[in-house]
Amino acid sequence: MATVQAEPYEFDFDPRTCALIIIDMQRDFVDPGGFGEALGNDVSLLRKAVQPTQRVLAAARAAGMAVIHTREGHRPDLFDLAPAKKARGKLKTGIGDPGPMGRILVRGEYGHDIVDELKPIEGEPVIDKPGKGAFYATDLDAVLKSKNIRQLIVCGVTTEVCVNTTVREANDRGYDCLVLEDCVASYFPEFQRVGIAMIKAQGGIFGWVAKSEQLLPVLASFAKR
Ligand code: C5J
Repeated sequence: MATVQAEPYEFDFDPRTCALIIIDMQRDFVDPGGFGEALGNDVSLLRKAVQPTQRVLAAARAAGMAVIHTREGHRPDLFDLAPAKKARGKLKTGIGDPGPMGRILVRGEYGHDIVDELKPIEGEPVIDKPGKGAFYATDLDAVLKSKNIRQLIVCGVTTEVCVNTTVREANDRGYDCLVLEDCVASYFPEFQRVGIAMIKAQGGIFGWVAKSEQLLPVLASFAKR
């Protein structure tokens, strides 16, 4: 067992039954020139999470932990895109339309894929999800159960949308979640602050929060074994 100093109290985990999950670190959200930026967002706020996540990813791999990646997006025929999701925002250029990096949030397009710095390697499942939560309409729960995973260390974007939704879904399914606050990010500083605060409030109502620097030495101790 390992212990990370976290909030609201220490997070105990076993790297054999704990997975790192990296949520939606896709070019369309994170990279300059993508969908996120086209919507008027400052993507540098999201990019801040890439380097710390890269360090955690390397450490998790070295510790032999399971690693799972997710991508938000849709089938090229858009049959899994709810009309309400398509209509939301009354965007001139929205999901499925040609965007700066290919069709926006469509599987197989350049912008839909994960940023180069966090590229999955062989053996790391990539969960393609049509919704905000990573459990909705996916086989994530089955993948975690097949690997005997009971706890999740969470990185990714955005804090208040897909990260929070996934953590809440995971919590209801009985998984413990540790969210790394420097490895998750939002386009809105206030949402970052509140998105983190909501997870650890009321004795950890949805989970735990720590910084990557608190986790890295713990993972390193497993890599040496
Ligand atoms: C994610 C979004 N990944 N903000 N999507 O958070 O629409």
